[in-house]
Amino acid sequence: MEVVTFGESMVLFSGDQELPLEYVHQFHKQMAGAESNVAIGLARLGHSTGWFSKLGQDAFGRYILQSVRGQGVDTSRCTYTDAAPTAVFFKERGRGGKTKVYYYRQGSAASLMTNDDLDESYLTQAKILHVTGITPALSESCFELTKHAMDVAKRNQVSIVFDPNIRWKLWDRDTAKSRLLELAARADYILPGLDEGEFLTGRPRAKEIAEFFLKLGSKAVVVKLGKDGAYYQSLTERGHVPAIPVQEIDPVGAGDGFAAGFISGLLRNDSLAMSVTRANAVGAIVVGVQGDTEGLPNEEELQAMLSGQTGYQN
Ligand code: KDG
Repeated sequence: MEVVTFGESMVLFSGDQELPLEYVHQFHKQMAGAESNVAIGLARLGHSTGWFSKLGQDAFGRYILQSVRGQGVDTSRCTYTDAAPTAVFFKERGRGGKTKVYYYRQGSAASLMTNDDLDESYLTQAKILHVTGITPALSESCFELTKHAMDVAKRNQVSIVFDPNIRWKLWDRDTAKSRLLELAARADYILPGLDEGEFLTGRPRAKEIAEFFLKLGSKAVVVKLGKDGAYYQSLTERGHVPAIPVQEIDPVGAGDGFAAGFISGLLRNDSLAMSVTRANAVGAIVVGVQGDTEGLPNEEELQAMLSGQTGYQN
């Protein structure tokens, strides 16, 4: 595998109308999870990617495994448990397109992951470990596993990409801040949103946020600026990539698309600027499509977006 990632994926039920959930009668069933979204994004761009998790010994666990595997991601290190169920969550599409999510994931199967879930030899043959700040928020043992995986990667020259991906519903602010900074200190590439960067560093501007993380030891930082594109900085270069204007249908999953595009650039040995440009374009394509993974492009679609062709419909 070129990339290994791990985390919780859930069955996602999206209301079929723009209404509060109590008034919605029908839901579409899909699956989603930040790390498997990235793995699927990378697979679609032609990269070999492994994702592991602990799933409930139930229909939803089987559905998630089949879905991720069906997208060409290696799931050979996933395990099942009958000690807890697979998590689900609901997406509410409020009036005016405002999206809210409701988790039913506390004590879930994935939250039971421990250091034993990491096959070290599987990780150490990879080029990149991708980690998000969601997994460490699931439980103490998941936080330990996240640190452990990063330490194993670091000892074995596997590059680490870290997306803080802060989920305020999963932990309190102080714990989130101290633990995410512990993890950030282990990462080579950090991809915070501007708000996340400000929360973690106490600095409001992208350049200052990047400098904070570079001092902490990372090689490069990419601050996602939403409608203003992305700012990147390493020890030797810095720059800004403007956003690609698209009609926003569903922003959830755009950050995962961004990470997949960025990692694919690293794997192709593209420059930092080009990797961020790819990231930005994948993120733009994803926001134009309903669902977290449905819009993830293949290389041809990505190239069409990058070259400004209108052949890509969203
Ligand atoms: O990044 C998109 C994710 O938010 C979504 O797929 C679900 O993993 C998820 C989470 O924890 O919110």
